[in-house]
Amino acid sequence: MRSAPFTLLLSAFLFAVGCSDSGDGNGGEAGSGGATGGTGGGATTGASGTTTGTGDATTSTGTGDTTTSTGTGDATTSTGNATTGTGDATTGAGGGDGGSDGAGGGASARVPAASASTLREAGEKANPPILIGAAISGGGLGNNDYKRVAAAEHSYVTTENEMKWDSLEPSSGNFSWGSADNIVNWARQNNMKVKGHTLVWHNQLPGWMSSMTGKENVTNAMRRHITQVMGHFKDRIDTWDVVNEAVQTDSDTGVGNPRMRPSVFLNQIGSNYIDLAFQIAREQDPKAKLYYNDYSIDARNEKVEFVYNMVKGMVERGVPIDGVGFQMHIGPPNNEAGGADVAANMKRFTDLGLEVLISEMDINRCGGVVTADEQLAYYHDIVEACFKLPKCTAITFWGINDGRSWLNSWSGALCNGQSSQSLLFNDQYGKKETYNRVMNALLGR
Ligand code: 9MR
Repeated sequence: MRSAPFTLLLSAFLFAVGCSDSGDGNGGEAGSGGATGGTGGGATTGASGTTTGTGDATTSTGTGDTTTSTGTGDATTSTGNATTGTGDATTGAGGGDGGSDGAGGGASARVPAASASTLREAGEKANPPILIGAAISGGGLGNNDYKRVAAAEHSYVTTENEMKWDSLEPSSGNFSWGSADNIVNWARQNNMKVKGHTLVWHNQLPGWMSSMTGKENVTNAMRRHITQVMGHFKDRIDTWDVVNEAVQTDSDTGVGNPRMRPSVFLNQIGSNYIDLAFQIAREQDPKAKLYYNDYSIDARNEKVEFVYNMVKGMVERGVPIDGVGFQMHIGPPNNEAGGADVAANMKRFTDLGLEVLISEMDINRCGGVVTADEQLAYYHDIVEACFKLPKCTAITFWGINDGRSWLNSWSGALCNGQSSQSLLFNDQYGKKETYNRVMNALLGR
């Protein structure tokens, strides 16, 4: 287990207030601007990495954590990021370890393909199969190499910015589908499945929405947005991030005073806006997979404890949630997480009967917080953790090539315009060693 220089990470992170979300930072597409704001900044106090301070409401993306206490929790987790066979023999048929529904069925461990020449093929030939995804941007699709690699290596697409509220409903009740439709149509031409990202989020909200007052007004606007967006894509998209990043801590690493994140939804509707959003989504599509998605919840820390209890409450109340997306942004400004801890953490969510997925993976090298060797080990071990869990249904990387990574220009990421070296392909679209480590994990090696 690597212990990153957390104090370095945090102290750098102090300067992260006011990060701007200017698209993907490589001159690619315009990004979708939207409501920006600082990242959960906040001054640190002291040694053990406690933070105090502001954690702003508006933007964000978080940061790293360091906490990695293993295990405990739910007893039986043998987790193993071990390299041997069988992994976690829990979910088995008749096993009664909660939830045999959904993807992964009752298999006790995923069986890897004997060989594969692309990540996509490795995912498709595994038993049960696993989706291998990437965040795709409209700007990226203007580049032929980007398109070629994206389609050859991936079977799953998340639109990086084009399905966010400010992009789809820039003015009240007026929907703009073009840029999202382009990506969805391209994905379908390449036999790729699409996840809708994201219906309800505090960030990249247009001003008319973020400044709205009154419980009834905000409820109606949220209902209309979910209904219209899901309705538009109904025959093409059946997995959705319904609510994104509804929890915050003082540090974006997932440490310090976990709580519901202020937003127009929380402030005007109250904390049951989350239940309501899932219920509306379920009414719109009885068969869709509905996910909660968040960052720095990848291993054990205060934030994921809060999220676990929140999601557990939803399951107990019968709220129609199908799964949890672990964004898996590793390194500044987000948390670090070792494979064994990720495995144990995911396992307890699947024990609630939920699917889990890695929804936005990248590993940032900026600032020297994560070394080259650590990055390679993280890529292998974290992918392996998900792969071994049959109810971990997808692994999505947050981009294709390093030069287009959001991290390069995100102030809390310590890159200052330099390459974050965070992904699987270099700027000539060549495979990096990170790619090889991911492939090994998908092939059970
Ligand atoms: O990659 C996205 C970047 O281009 C945007 O500027 C940014 C704005 O908030 O959003 C990025 O994507 C985020 C995703 O939608 C939610 N989780 C965190 C991702 C990285 O910030």
